Amino acid sequence: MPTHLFKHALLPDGWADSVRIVMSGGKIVSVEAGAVRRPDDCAGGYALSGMANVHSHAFQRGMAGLAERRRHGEDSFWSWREIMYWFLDRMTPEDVEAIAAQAFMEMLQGGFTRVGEFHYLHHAPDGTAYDDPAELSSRIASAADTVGIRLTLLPCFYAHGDFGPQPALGGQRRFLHGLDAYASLLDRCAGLVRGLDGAALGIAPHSLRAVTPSELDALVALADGRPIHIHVAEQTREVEGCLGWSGRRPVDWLLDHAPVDHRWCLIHATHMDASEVGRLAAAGATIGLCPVTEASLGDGIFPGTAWRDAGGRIAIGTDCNVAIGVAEELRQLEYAQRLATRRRNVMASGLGASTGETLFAAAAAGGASALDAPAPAIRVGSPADIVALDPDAACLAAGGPATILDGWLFGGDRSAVRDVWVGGRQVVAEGRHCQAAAIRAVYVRCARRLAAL
Ligand code: NGQ
Ligand code: ZN
Repeated sequence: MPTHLFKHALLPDGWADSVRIVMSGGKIVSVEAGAVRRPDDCAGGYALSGMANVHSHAFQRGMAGLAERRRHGEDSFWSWREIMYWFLDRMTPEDVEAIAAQAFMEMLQGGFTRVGEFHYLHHAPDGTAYDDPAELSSRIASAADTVGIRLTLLPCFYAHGDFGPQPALGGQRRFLHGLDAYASLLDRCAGLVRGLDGAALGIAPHSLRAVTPSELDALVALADGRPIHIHVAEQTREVEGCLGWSGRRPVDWLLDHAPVDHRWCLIHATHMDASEVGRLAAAGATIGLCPVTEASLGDGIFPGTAWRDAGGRIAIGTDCNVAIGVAEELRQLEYAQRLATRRRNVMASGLGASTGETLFAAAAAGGASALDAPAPAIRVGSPADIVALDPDAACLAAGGPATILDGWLFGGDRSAVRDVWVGGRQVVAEGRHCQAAAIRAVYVRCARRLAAL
């Protein structure tokens, strides 16, 4: 049984020195702090539990860099979405799998060990169902399996183009279902998830724009205790649309009409007033923040200080996957709050608290809960999902263990991640995924083919 002796490890009650961790049968079976080095120990860096990525659209990794040229007097989220629809219109099932494998590999290399794939690409480009209606969901499951990341599959229900409801747009053909077809997709997805170690299933009404109130009721009934993820209040245009349609703001509308509780993960929730913040936090929901995407798409800045003061739960997601990493997301989260408030250490939990440690712990706990995964911790009995930072990384050189997370999140990036284990199996070594060359080669071939179309 291999043993690893980590220079430091973040245990449930704080950083410990010289920690021997033994993994077996997918779990952590022994944790010994203050251990003396033995010849058979593998030397490890600074160990943390793996982070959950609560919100990904894996295929969007393939369009990184394709929407950064100004095409209108004012580009916006909505003009980005047109490019995204153009991009997804040509992808084959093989492309979906190749891009997802690349994105999932980069997630592991960036410190995530589980992904919540909010999967809405279901059909062929002309909108017809594949012979196997779960074809593309099974491509996602297969990419996760190949790469070795844990999956919470969130099959998305999408039926309409906007509040009202408005008819779906042409670019949305690949997403659409009726409730019966969705229920059978969900059954198939349950089967896919059963075949993957530690995988979970949730449901994902796309947004209040894409589902009607009665569809939302039906979806909530299908959830059967599983997590429910929904995009909400990301853009001001969406807030205005919801007000025009219902007289209520999106988060208020959801709280009035759906049984929102700790099972719910609201993606973005960028635009909330003070009363929505208080109500949503009291309901126990998690907000799935996607700070890099929210900056990239020009969404706005969520009311971080109010959410913090209300004791609200957070998680992080990489969403459009334009750049992938735990450090990148948590740093952007804090920096947006600093820019908005003209203060520093805004999200730190209290006097003397480290901003990095506060954010890391909050996002790890909130993310695992939102993805129906065990609480992350380096302790006996927990899944052996461990991320080790490189003790030689320049960003970690100053200070002792108490500054490791601040050094990584604010002074470093994904390159500080050295080794990653999922279920005790090492998937990243020396900063590279163990099958990096093969996964990248398939991805590059696919990206070039798509670019030439
Ligand atoms: C999505 N992405 O479904 O990929 C959305 C854009 C929409 C983000 N919201 C489409 N970041 O919301 O209509
Ligand atoms: Zn999204």
